[in-house]
Amino acid sequence: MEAENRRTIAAVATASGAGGIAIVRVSGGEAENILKKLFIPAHKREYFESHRLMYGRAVDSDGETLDEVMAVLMRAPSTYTREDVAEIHCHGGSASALAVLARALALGARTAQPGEFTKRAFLNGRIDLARAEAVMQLIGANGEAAARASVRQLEGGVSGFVRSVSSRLTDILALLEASTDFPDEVEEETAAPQVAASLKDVIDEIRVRSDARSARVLREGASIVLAGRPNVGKSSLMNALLNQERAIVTAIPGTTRDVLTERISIGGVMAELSDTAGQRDTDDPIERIGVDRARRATESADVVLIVLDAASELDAYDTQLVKSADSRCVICLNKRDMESKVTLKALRALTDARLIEMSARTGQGIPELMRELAERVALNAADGDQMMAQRHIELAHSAAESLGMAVGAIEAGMPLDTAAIDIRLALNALSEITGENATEAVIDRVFSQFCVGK
Ligand SMILES: Nc1nc2c(ncn2[C@@H]2O[C@H](COP(=O)(O)OP(=O)(O)OP(=O)(O)O)[C@@H](O)[C@H]2O)c(=O)[nH]1
Ligand SMILES: [Mg+2]
Repeated sequence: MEAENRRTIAAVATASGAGGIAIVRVSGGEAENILKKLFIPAHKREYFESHRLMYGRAVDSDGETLDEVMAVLMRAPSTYTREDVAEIHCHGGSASALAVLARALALGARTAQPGEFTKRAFLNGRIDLARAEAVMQLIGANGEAAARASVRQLEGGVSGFVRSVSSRLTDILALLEASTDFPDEVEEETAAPQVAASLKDVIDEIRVRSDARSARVLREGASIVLAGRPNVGKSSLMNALLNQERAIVTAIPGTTRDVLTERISIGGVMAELSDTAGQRDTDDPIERIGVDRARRATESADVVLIVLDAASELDAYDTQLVKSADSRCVICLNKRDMESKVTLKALRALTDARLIEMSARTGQGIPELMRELAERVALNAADGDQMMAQRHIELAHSAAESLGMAVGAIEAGMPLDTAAIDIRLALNALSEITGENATEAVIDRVFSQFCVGK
């Protein structure tokens, strides 16, 4: 295993398919030798200076040209992996890069595993595990906010947070230990409430950073669902928000049958906007399936837009929908361009949910709705240290839970050193986020999710 971790590795680092360039990356002790055998620079003065891009030819074992390429040799330690790294920039498409890769393998490199370059950066101490995972998240980032959170994590945001919380917990631990070792100097009665209060602060901070819902929104995008009875203007509103005629709109109730989903960027966060079939009792089997699907989509949505038709009286279904509106819901009182049969006062008597008057036809209220959505789905830019990886969130939650046990023990008047055990458990969980305390199995699992060449 040890020897395998040190062998020189090679892979095509760019995505397959047609493109401008394709890059073959080689890392390890043999990288320089391999590059010198497969690449002939056009100008002698550039002769394999470290970190300098050279123009020349990639050649096969007979010296025949495989491709005209740019190549760079980067000597350790200022490299991605902290090993010697060579990169050969070939013409795009896979043929040329694969021929160069085959040549590198013939010259002694072995094929890199998924994520192995980044794994080496981790094993060689250049980045911690949370930062390595940020590389993967950035590659898969879904929208601007997710990319921003990944970059902050890459710059050490999550790691810095874990370090600062851990150091506070270590201080608390020291205080606890002092109270058991030197009971004359540290009074348990005065220390206990102080320790409990500090632990509660730490728990709160961990909970804010590891909020599972905002992490999912960052990773996968928020889901916004339009709901309401038939003919109130859900599809019209969908089109107005997307600024395109996406959904079919007619005056016939029951027009929309299936859930129709489109991606929309709201304040830099990707969201999925779904139009649904109007809710009503129906004998039409197809419409009924649509109504069931609409109900399920509404249940799991992050934001529900309850659409009402201002030009007709509220019916029993509208009333029930409005009454059951929870914190995810925004009431959209549509068709305000027509004479109104619904008063705000009547609605206010039913709910205190956010209410916006609008018209999908004239565009009235649409900017206000967009602002409201941005507030609900977009994370504040200052929240850039939000944890995104499920692994981090689970560990953070387990740390918070252990700390909660510690607080419970202290508040129950148990000796302070019993709390120390729980605090140590929390510290262990936290250090697994940055990888200090991660087992080989955990590390392998993290890197196996990477793409080859990264
Ligand atoms: N005057 C006016 N008419 C509107 C407005 N929004 C929608 N309509 C009209 O209302 C009718 C129904 O609109 P849709 O968008 O199809 O309604 P829906 O809620 O999707 O209906 P279903 O798919 O049947 O559930 C159409 O004739 C629209 O042109 C509005 O703001 N003002
Ligand atoms: Mg519709």
